[in-house]
Amino acid sequence: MPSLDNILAIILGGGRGSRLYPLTKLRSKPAVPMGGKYRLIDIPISNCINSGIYRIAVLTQFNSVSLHRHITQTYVFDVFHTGAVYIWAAEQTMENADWYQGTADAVRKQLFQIRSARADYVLILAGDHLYRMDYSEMARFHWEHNADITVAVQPVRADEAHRLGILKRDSEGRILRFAEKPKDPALLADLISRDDPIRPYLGSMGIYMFKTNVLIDVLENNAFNDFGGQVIPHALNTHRVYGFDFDGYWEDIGTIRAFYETNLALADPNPRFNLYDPQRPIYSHARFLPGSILDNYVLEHVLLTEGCSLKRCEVRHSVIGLRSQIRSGTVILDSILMGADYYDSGCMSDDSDEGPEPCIGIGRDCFIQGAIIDKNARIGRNVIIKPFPRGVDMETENWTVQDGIVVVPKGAILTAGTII
Ligand code: ADQ
Ligand code: ADP
Repeated sequence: MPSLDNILAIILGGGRGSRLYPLTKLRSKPAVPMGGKYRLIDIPISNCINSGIYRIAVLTQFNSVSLHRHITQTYVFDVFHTGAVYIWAAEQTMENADWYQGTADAVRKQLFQIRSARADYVLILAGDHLYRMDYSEMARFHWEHNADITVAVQPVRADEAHRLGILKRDSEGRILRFAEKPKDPALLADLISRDDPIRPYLGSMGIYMFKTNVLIDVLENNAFNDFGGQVIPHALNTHRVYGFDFDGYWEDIGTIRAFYETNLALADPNPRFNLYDPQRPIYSHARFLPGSILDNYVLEHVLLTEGCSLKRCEVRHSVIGLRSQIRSGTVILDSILMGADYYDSGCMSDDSDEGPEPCIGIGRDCFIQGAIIDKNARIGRNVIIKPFPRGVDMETENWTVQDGIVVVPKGAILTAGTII
């Protein structure tokens, strides 16, 4: 069997991240905070490290400064280790002046770097999924089947089929058919491949392992821009493409609604995604923050992180991110507070929300429900935020609504008495 050192992992860090706007207004998609203290990129990188794969590149093209800072501050391997996390941001070259045109094009534009890495296998990962997977099992499957390409697959429900690549395999696991996001009812009926009435389809997780020479060959000799839509369906006819079963927890968090629901699910009493696995931790930037101060509060189903201050407040079914400050009389329901990047010395007391400009955090006597409050937001006293019906989108200077969820962008100010 080849060694795991012979694998280069490439994480597709996202294009413009427009489906996660405004969380991606000032940062690239992989840098979006999740779970109160992590960033999206921590999930695939932690999976790689926990799988024994230490050569990792992140493809990105937009607002990559904070991502760069996070990665260089967090993933520091010592000098005796061959591991490293690289950021391959889209760049202009003598041959190319374009942005990445899609997932496969992003990889094509870095073929020079891929060749230089001299790994025989490339593992391509999405940057916006929440899951814990041992990629070494997928690699073993790939080698045992002498596959050219292996796709990780999951059983999926009928209502999910239209947003995924759906496939059929033979009894050996070789993929015979692949339809990207099928919508035609006749085609969908034809693609059913499981007896299970709840999850009758096999869906692609957008995770691919390639022999490096196959990847280079397919991308150099075809004008394909997308893996799911073009590369994989084409390769079925020319290469040995296999489907590797993964039936653990896996959620796509690429839209505001999915991001919101998946984050809130981490505050469930028995969350389906386990952040508490000591063998396979999710890594992130180590910050050495003090504990949180809680004073006279009601908390129910709350994921609370370090460095917070909660005074005489009520918080239910919410994620409270690093350095959050919630002042007296405030009620927070079904919301995600991303916290703050820093402590503002003038804003540390309960009555510090009396000045003309609101203090960082949430002021006194607010009611916030169904919202995502990005980092460093300043929300004054008596602010009321309630959710909109599903499907409503709206943008104002200081807040936006995406699919009914109110999002207060990073550093935004809501003055006292604002009602949304
Ligand atoms: P989608 O999720 O729709 O379907 P896509 O939007 O292409 O696929 O994104 C895949 C990953 O690549 C995401 O992490 C995204 O952020 C990133 N990405 C997109 N464009 C990029 C670019 N230009 N540069 C860098 N990164 C980029 C895919 C497959 C389906 C499969 C689902 C599973 O096409 O077959 O079922 O993933 O979620
Ligand atoms: P994000 O990607 O979430 O938008 P950034 O990485 O751009 O966040 O910013 C977070 C960083 O800003 C943290 O590393 C934090 O240490 C740093 N920071 C420190 N002090 C301040 C400050 N006074 N104002 C803003 N950011 C600060």
